[in-house]
This record gives sequence, C-alpha cells and structure tokens, in this order.
Amino acid sequence: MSRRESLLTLLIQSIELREIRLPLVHFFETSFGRTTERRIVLARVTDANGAEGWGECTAGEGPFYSNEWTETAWATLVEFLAPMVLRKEVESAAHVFKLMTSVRGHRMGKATLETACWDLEAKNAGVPLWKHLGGTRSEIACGVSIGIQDSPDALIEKIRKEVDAGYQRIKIKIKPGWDLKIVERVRKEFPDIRLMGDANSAYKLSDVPLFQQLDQFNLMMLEQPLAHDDIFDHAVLQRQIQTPVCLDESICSAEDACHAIQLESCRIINIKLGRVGGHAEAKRVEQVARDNEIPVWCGGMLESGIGRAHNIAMSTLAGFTLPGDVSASARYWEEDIIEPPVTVSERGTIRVPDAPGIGFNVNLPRIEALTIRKETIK
Ligand code: OSB
Ligand code: MG
Repeated sequence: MSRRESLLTLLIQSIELREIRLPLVHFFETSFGRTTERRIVLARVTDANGAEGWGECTAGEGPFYSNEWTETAWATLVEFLAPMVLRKEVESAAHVFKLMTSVRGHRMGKATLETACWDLEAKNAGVPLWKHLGGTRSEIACGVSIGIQDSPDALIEKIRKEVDAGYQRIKIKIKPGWDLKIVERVRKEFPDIRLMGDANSAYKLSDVPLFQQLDQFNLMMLEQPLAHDDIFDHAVLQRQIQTPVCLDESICSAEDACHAIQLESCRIINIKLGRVGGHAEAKRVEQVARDNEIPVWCGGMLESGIGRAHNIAMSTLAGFTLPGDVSASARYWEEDIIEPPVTVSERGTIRVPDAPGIGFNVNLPRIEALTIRKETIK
C-alpha cells in the first residue's frame, strides 16, 4: 500500500503482544488488596509501511478492580481481539473499537489495541496524539493517589512529600476501618489541601451516616463509595450528602455516563482509557459529561510509561478540568519503559510532549529485558 493510502485508512499488518513484569517502587494498597509488582500486557501494532504504535493493557494482577486481569486480557487478545483488528481496513483509529463489538466486555483488552492504533495513526500523520485526539491544552494538572499505608503516620508522611512536590490534589484510599479517623487526621495536618477519598466500592448504602459525617471534612469528592456496577444506590447516597460523588468503576461507556448523569448518581466522573475501551469511547464519555457540565479527570491504573503517555494525551481534552491521577514515573518505577520518563513540575503539572504519537520514545531494549512472554499475530 502506498504512503498516501495508508494516511487515508488504517490497516494493521502485525500485532505483537508482550507481558512484562515491573516491580513497583512502593506497594499500592486499596480496599481490595496490595500490589507490589505489575504484570503488564503491551501491544505493538504495525502497518504495511512499518509504522508502529504502542498500547498498554490496564488490567490488574487479579479480577478485583475489574473482572478483567492480566491472564484474561492476554487470552482474549490472542484468541479473539487481535484477529478482529488484524488486516481489517477501517477509516481511522476511531473505528477500531467497533471491529471488536462482537466481544462483550473485555474493554481493557480492547483498549490495548485501540490506543496502539491511535498512536500509530498520529505518528503517520506526523502529529502529537493529544492534538490528533482534539486536545486543547499543552499542560495538564496532576494529583496523586495514595494507597492505604501501614500506619496513619506513614500516610501523613507520604502526603507531605507529595504536597511538597507540588501535586495539586491528594487522593487517599479509604475502606471500613481506614476512613473517618484517617480523614480527620489528614485534615488536621493539612487543613487547606485539595483532598478526596476513593473507596473502590467498599461500602453499602447502610453506610450513609458515615458519609454524612465525612461531609464536615470538605472533601473535593468521594470516589466510587458503593458497588462497582451500581448507579442507583449512588443516586440515593448523593441526595443525602454534600460531598460530590465521583464514579469510577461504574462508568464503562458513554451510555453509562449518560444514565448516571440523568439519575444524578454523581457530580464528577473519572475516565480511564482501559475501563471504557480506548480513546474513542473516552472521547464520547468526555463529550457527554461536558454537554452536561459534569467535570471529568483522568484516572490511573499504575501504568507504565506507555499507558501513562496515553493518559497524558487524553487529559488534554477540554472536559478534563480537574487534576488527574497522572503523576511522575519515578513514583512507580525505578526505571520506566519510555524515555524520557514522565516528570511533574513543582506546580504539579505535566508538559504535554509535541513529538508525533504518544510523544515519548519506547525503550525497546528495556522492554525486551522485562518481557516474560511474547506472541506475534500476523
Ligand atoms: O480506583 O483509581 C483507582 C489503582 C489501581 C486500581 C484502581 C485505582 C488505582 C489508583 C491508582 O487509584 C492511580 C495511579 O496512581 O495510577
Ligand atoms: Mg478509583
């Protein structure tokens, strides 16, 4: 195929999948458990001209945040998703998600390939991914997500470090037994910071009195307090508390966002590329939210540099008006798989790169060294 044709359509000739293992600098604990080492699936898609794009799967090491995890993502990608994308000519990367509609769910698996296609397409067009997506800002605002620690003192110390580094918002994980007292303590130490809590679905509607007590601590928002697949009970809760509810797990599509907004289940939405199935669906969620004046922000899934670069690009869309969970590579990794690593200014911002595609160089020798399995679908 000629160069000109390849710019008009998207046609993937080869898909390389890898699993890499990457130990975290510090364990990350949520209401569903502790992670010390990531098992990350990466995709490299190539077209007939040898142009390539990279995507990262955000599935975790077990089916806890989502029903997807590393092994199901791998198997579903190899057996079903990669063959659906391979050698299927589509108008553009925006149409790749639709190639996989016959597979139900598995949005993280789908996003792995879909985001890689966007990177490739932007590189072929010679433009940075953020511009290709329709982004409107060249700098993004950053917050951090701080996991459950071994002691309240350890948490305070971690928060102090991140506040001193300049991060614009602190999110702490909460769960029953690590909630009211912890938030009270944090507020005492840091009366003025932008603070929020993420429960990862650890509570029930019968906990409304607890959330009413949390109201006094002026949290920016309370993320996913109730069931991962609920939007009804969240609406009942939101009516009884002042703190804005932010949905994470419950929003897997633009339709979900539309329903949650109509039900008034939340006042803020966290968008994650993997959870919704890639850039095209993330753009749809952002559009629905923006049309309804619901602010959104970019969530994180302990991504390596490739997923992080995609998150940075997505965060430039107009509706991303709140600081996201997109922070510096060094908070997670001894050495990232991209160059340069993601760094954050002392004002808590990331400068969006202007090189074509994701805008960071993929460190192939490092990826090679970390790879524990590899499969090429041709
Ligand atoms: O709920 O936002 C979440 C990490 C893994 C799974 C779920 C979540 C998170 C985070 C970490 O909060 C965000 C990050 O720093 O990448
Ligand atoms: Mg969350």
